Order: sequence, then structure tokens, then C-alpha cells
Amino acid sequence: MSKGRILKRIIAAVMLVAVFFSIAPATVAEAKATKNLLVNGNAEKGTLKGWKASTDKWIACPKTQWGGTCMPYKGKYFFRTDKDYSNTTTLYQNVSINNKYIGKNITLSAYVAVWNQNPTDIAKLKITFYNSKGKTISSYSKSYSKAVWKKISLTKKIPKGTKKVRVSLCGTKKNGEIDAYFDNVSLTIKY
Ligand SMILES: [Ca+2]
Ligand SMILES: [Ca+2]
Repeated sequence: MSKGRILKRIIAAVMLVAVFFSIAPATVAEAKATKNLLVNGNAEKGTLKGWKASTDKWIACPKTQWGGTCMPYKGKYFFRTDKDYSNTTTLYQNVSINNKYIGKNITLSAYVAVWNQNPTDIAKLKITFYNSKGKTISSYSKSYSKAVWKKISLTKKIPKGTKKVRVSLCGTKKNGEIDAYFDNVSLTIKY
């Protein structure tokens, strides 16, 4: 092979490497995510700090209550209602959304469980997008009704016009009082 050809091949190889490294940083940037945007999502404040409740029955429950059957998923506390005999109940938190996140994926996740009875009550995780006038743009939810902690999650693209997101932890009564449990609630945006 002539010196000229060898030089051409070396230049071609160097250019390939240069192209690879110019693409690589963009790929890394797409994997960025915010920290948890919720206050006290894991209930570890031991109170409802950061949350608002539709009834006065919601509590951050310590693991000593209900003995071993109803332990937090993690830490010392989880959210539930106490002696709530209404049909449905909600604990919710609002989060403002910066314009730069419009069109990005937002993920709501939580560990959920219900009391072991037949029929079981229903635990529901819900996300609602609001515009600047406080009107609902769209709303999505996922339900769970087993007595074993399980992580459930919803990922949605943040719709155009979103100013605020509401995260709702909902309980629906099927048997006696409402027994819907929530822990490690998380809201993150990938950008
Ligand atoms: Ca916890
Ligand atoms: Ca019940």
C-alpha cells in the first residue's frame, strides 16, 4: 500500500472517532432526569407535610400500627386513611411545571397495597395536567388491589399548555373502611 493510501485511511479513522465523540455527549444528555419533585413522597416526615387531603382521615402511619401485616414499604412511615368509611378519598400534591419541560416525559410512581380482605378495597395512583386557567388538560390513573406492596407507575408526555400537575393518591371502599396504602411516591421528568 502506498504512503498516500495509508495516510488517507488514518485520516478516515480519525474522522470516524471524531464523529463518534461529537454524537456521544448528546446521547448522554437525553438520559438526564430531575430529582423527585414531590415533597415528603416517602412519608418519612411522619406527617402529611407537602400534601392536602380530601378528608381529615389521612395519616402518615408508623410501622408499629397494625402489627407486622401492615408495614411501610420502606422507612418508618407510609400513607393511609384511618377509620374512613366514605366511598372515596384522596391525598394530593400540586407541582408547578416549568415551560422548558413541555413535551418531555414525566413519570409518576409509587408503592401501593391494600388491606387483605375479600373483596379488597382499591388503591389508585392518578396524574392530572392543568393549564394556566386551572382547567384539566388530561388525566391518567392506574389501580391496584392486592395486599402485597407493588410499584406501579405512569409515564406520559407533558401536554402543551401545562402549568401544573396534580398527583393524587386515591382510595375506594369495597369493604368496611377504606384501606389503601402508599409509600415512596415519586414524580420525575426526563429531559
Ligand atoms: Ca416510607
Ligand atoms: Ca376496607
